Amino acid sequence: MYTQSLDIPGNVQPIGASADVNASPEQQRFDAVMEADGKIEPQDWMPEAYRKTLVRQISQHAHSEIIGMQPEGNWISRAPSLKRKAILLAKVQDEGGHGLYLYSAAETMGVSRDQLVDALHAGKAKYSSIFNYTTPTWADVGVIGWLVDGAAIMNQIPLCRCTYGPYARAMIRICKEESFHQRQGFDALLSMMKGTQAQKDMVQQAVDRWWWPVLMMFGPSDKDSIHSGQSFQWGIKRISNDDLRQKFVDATVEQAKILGVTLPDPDLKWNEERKAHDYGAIDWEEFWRVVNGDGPCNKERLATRVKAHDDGAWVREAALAHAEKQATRAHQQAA
Ligand code: FAQ
Repeated sequence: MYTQSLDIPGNVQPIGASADVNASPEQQRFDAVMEADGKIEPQDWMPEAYRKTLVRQISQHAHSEIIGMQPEGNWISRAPSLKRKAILLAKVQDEGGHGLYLYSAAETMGVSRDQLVDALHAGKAKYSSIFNYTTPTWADVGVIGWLVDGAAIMNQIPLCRCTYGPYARAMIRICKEESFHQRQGFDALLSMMKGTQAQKDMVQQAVDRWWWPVLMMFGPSDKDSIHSGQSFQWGIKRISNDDLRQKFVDATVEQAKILGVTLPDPDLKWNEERKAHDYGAIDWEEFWRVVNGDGPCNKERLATRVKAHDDGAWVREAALAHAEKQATRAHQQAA
């Protein structure tokens, strides 16, 4: 449904940096890489603000994947069949894996995993607003795959060409896995839509719950997006929040028709002039409330994460002790 081909050259925003002859040699090299749309690697010099922006974005992204394991994770023990349980287990495990690649990518910029995790646990670091909503039915799990992973892919395909090498490379693998996640969600919903009226109603109600929060995932509208301008200059962002949201709406309308569900927006209609769908107003007050900690599940999500981290302390201590023992043994054998 979503492929790398969405990231077509026509959608690319130009990188505006141009070499400044009065800049330091390091800055000139960085500018030249930006101008050529090349890659910055961990050993390369980079402006402090570029580093900070990427640490912010990559770590928020990592936290989102880790917190994002919870809404679906609570259905693993209640999946309706062995097949669905195996698929869901694999999906939630993948999300944990994405978090780990992303923490590793952030660590290449000189920040430690402990610092990042501490910021999340202290409520100082953000994660995606979407994971603060509830999953009261099995249909919510399918809708997360279809819509949340669908939105995530739409946002992340352009990140595969981010100028920071480790992030771009992590995103290529992540997007491939997200594609499976999206399809499994659609497939689960399609099965339910071929079932009883009660199952169909369950799917529709879940779509009604998630549609607007999913549109918020793409971030504030372009006029309120404080980081976009600079992120375009640095080739971190390639397509704006609003343009990605529009692409997502246009792709999803057709998929909703195949599923036989209604998207809960009376203003949603094709605009022949724009060759795109018009859609209703997003409740930005709700978005900021959720981002700032007052969504339906913010407290629960954070408390669950902190508890899992504390409960796992003995595993980290044991792994560290084992690694130290192995290193001592290797040292003794080499002597
Ligand atoms: N939630 O100026 P902008 C997934 C914040 S992964 C919370 O536009 P930017 C996989 C933003 O951080 C989902 N906060 O910022 C999965 C900034 O605050 P700050 C996560 C949000 O960075 C599926 C402020 O608003 N994906 O779903 C949100 O240029 C299923 C101003 O915004 C990523 O992280 C939000 N929705 O653009 C897992 C992708 N939107 O930092 C499990 C990478 C904005 O100044 C199950 N990130 N904010 O305090 C990005 O592409 C960008 O960071 C954006 C935001 C587009 C999210």
